[in-house]
Amino acid sequence: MSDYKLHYFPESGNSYKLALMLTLCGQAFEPVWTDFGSGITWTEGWRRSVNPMGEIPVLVEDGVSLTQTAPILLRLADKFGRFQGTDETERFEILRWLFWDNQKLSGFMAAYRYRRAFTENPDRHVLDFMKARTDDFLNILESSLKEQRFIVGDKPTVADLSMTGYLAFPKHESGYDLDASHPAIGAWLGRIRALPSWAAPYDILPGKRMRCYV
Ligand SMILES: N[C@@H](CCC(=O)N[C@@H](CS)C(=O)NCC(=O)O)C(=O)O
Repeated sequence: MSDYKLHYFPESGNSYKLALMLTLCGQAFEPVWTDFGSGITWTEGWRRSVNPMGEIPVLVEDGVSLTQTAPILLRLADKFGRFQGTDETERFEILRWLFWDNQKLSGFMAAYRYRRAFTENPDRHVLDFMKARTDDFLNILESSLKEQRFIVGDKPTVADLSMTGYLAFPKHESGYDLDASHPAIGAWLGRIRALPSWAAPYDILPGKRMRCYV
């Protein structure tokens, strides 16, 4: 049994990816709330003591700090024997979607939603650019999920958990009503929510929330 501490903030979909994986695997963790809105993760002190990459989340496993959700998800999958691929082909596909999610879907959705919902007077040009990119990525995911129940094989894997990271938050934050605009994604999110022990982001990422402007 490992001891886990998760440095997070409640609005962070990247934090939710790890909190959800741990919860689905029946693992408790100590939540370490971080004042992301104050800019603490940009400070030299925080970077020296918590994460030199300047990012949330950080998972501390038995005293060892781990960062980057994709390799952490793979490590947890391996450790708990859950949400893995069954063969080399599936393992390759999981990696392919994890890279795509980090660079494209979560990468843009996170920055778009954060500026749109949690900053005052966001730059319209920046928002429009990010929304156009996010639209394209959601359409790519929608096309893939029309053909299959989960993104790799017929069972959920860490690739699904990673990609749901930003899509499980309340719809007013991102402005996307996915059930209406992307029905295959909506149905897939329903299948993820039906997993035993599934929990919504703000139920497992507690603490003071940022001001929401939308
Ligand atoms: N690829 C990283 C992304 C982490 C990330 O971008 N986290 C956001 C908060 S959810 C952050 O710390 N952003 C600060 C920045 O981009 O400077 C991961 O999977 O852990």
